[in-house]
Amino acid sequence: MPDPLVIATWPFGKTAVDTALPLIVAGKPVLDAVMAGAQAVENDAGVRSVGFGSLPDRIGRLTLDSCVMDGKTLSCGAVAGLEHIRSASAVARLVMEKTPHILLVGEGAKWFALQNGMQLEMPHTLEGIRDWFEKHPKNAKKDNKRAAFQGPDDLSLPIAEDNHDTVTVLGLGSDARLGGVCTTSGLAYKLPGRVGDSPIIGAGLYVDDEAGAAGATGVGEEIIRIGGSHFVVEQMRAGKTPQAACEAAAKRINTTAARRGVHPAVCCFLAINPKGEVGAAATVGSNFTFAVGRPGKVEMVTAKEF
Ligand code: SD4
Repeated sequence: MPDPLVIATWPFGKTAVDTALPLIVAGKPVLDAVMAGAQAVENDAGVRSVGFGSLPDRIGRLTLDSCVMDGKTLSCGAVAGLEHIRSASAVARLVMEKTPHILLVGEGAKWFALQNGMQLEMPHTLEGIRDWFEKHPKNAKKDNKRAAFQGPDDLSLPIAEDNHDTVTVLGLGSDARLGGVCTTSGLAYKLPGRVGDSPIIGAGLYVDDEAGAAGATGVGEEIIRIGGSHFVVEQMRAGKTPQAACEAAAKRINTTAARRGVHPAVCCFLAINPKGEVGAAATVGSNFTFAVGRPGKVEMVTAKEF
């Protein structure tokens, strides 16, 4: 029987691991535990890229993306472009449990959340609104601050340390079951309607008890392009360690970028397998740290870059 294990993306992943690990150790179902971990980050208004208080799109709307997956049954659920509902991961789980579908988007996802007793809430914090105004091209010019984007038709993907991040939490129970969840507001200042990898099963997350669990963070377009998390899990199914599987994904991002003649984007992968081994890898410049929790010990690890 493996020891319980939880890993989660970025420095705030520690909050997720600190919350989820004791639950797994106490014998709670692994999916419940990773959900609790992700929701602890969603509820933290100090985290500016996940859940409420995070970074709005170009027209000031704060929309959330999330998915969850159970490694035993391959059951999964997701929401994209969800507005005014606090926990996107909770709605994703309801989609998994209460509908025959996998992904609900926008107004439909909101309607479904309301039908299931959730409340409409104001997602912005004062700090978030102020930040949005300051980074708007018109105001940024006046204040001599860097604009987050150039104008409504600027299609570049502005990515910087302070404007992205997803919490992805992967867990292994001592019953050898795997579960995962991924939740984010997506890339800051995204075009309205843009959806990244985070709510796409196989891109931002994939979990299979027979092979392993993998998640991704970074520029979602590039992660979707290679089917990132599914790619990592299939590498593990074919015999690679989680580390080798994540490295293969980071290298695939690089070769894909080379084929397109562009510089590789920030893309990071992390994975665990049913034996309790951990892996992570990122493209150069990602500066990807993640939290790893085993009974009695939670540590921050920096992923190797390729
Ligand atoms: C997205 N992958 O929306 C997310 C953003 C993210 O680190 O994870 N940034 O593309």
